[in-house]
Amino acid sequence: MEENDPNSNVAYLGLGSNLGNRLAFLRGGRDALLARPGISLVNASGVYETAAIGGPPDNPQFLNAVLEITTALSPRQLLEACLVVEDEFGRTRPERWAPRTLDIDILFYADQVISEPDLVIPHPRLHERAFVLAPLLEIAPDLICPQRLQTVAALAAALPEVAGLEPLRETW
Ligand code: GSY
Repeated sequence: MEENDPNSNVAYLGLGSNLGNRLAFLRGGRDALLARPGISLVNASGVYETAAIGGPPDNPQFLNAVLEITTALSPRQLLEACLVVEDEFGRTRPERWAPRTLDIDILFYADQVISEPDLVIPHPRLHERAFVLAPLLEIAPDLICPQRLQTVAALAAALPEVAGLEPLRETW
């Protein structure tokens, strides 16, 4: 797909893993997404390690990263692609806070605001999650959230934990 293709939209995906070989799952998830038709990589953040939000105190730490993509898929087709890739990497859904091999969330899709039972864009909790805002800040500080009408930099500045997060030195 050409970058100036009128059917191409910019979207941001959040990837996370807190089970097994977490970095391998992030890499595998990224590569599997990019191998699918209609998804091209624009940019990738570094990888951030943070405590799990939610679940029991011994929930393993997460690795998280954000991908900027262009896509010819609709938001729903993109959601389906994310679910297929999660399943490919052995994702199970036993309970809400259970550790997971691979989690892929659509954070933004162009400037669309969607509120359907199984598809909410922008991601409804991204403004309160340092593990999303820190990698987003790295690659898209000027991106404006179409719902809150604030830049990623402004959302990140409002969440003090973001400033304390640094990407791992490891490339992925
Ligand atoms: O919603 C994503 C899954 N998730 C995460 C995550 O990706 N990172 C961190 N640090 N905590 C989390 N809790 C959940 S649920």
